[in-house]
Amino acid sequence: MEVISLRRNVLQRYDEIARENRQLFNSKNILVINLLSSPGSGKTSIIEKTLEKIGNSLNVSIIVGDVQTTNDAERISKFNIPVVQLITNGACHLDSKMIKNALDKLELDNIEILIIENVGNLVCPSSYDLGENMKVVVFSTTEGTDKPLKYPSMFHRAEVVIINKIDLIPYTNFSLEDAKRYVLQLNPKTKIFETSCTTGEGVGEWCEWLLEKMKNINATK
Ligand SMILES: Nc1nc2c(ncn2[C@@H]2O[C@H](COP(=O)(O)OP(=O)(O)OP(=O)(O)O)[C@@H](O)[C@H]2O)c(=O)[nH]1
Ligand SMILES: [Mg+2]
Repeated sequence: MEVISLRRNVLQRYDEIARENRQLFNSKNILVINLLSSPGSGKTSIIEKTLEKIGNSLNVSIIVGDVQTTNDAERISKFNIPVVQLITNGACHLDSKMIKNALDKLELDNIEILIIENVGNLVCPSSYDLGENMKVVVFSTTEGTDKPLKYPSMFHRAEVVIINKIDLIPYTNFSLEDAKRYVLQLNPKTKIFETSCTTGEGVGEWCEWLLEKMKNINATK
């Protein structure tokens, strides 16, 4: 039976393509964010708020992955920036090959930040390297405080965790203090932001951090 080695070969091929993607992104000086969360935590809302704040000062392009519909790309299209919608037709995650194919639709020489909104899922996307510089996980207050502990692989790999929908905390039993403790327990280096896409609270801090990150990357070139 060759089933196990075949699966390993397929995953190895995805990793090779991810390495090629990363080399290409580095050669073009593009900061690539893999944006991850459960369905509905606020990934597209965070993209919208980020574009409102810094979309005019940086060249941002978006790749958005969904199982079905072009709803998210339509929401982002009002910003008049390049957006590619990937429809996975059932697959629960994006992979490096899908990203490589999507790059044909983008002008890489004109991109400073590429945000890839992954399919809403806290399990599958964590194992697939797309060639990104960093994983940013959005975790909303309506999901329950214990999600980092229940889905550790996703949180362990995140450079940034955005705790979103903080405006809804009074209506839930969510504990901000415990949630942050769980995130840091899995990875003490994780940078945590607390945001509300409804009130705009905390979005400025996230955008400032992102701009600073861009500055540091440019300084080391
Ligand atoms: N109250 C509140 N609602 C929010 C916030 N952020 C997003 N929402 C709402 O939550 C719902 C889902 O937000 P989306 O941005 O579509 O979430 P998503 O993670 O992109 O969803 P999928 O792509 O389907 O996984 C929408 O109705 C948003 O308006 C927030 O900070 N507070
Ligand atoms: Mg979305």
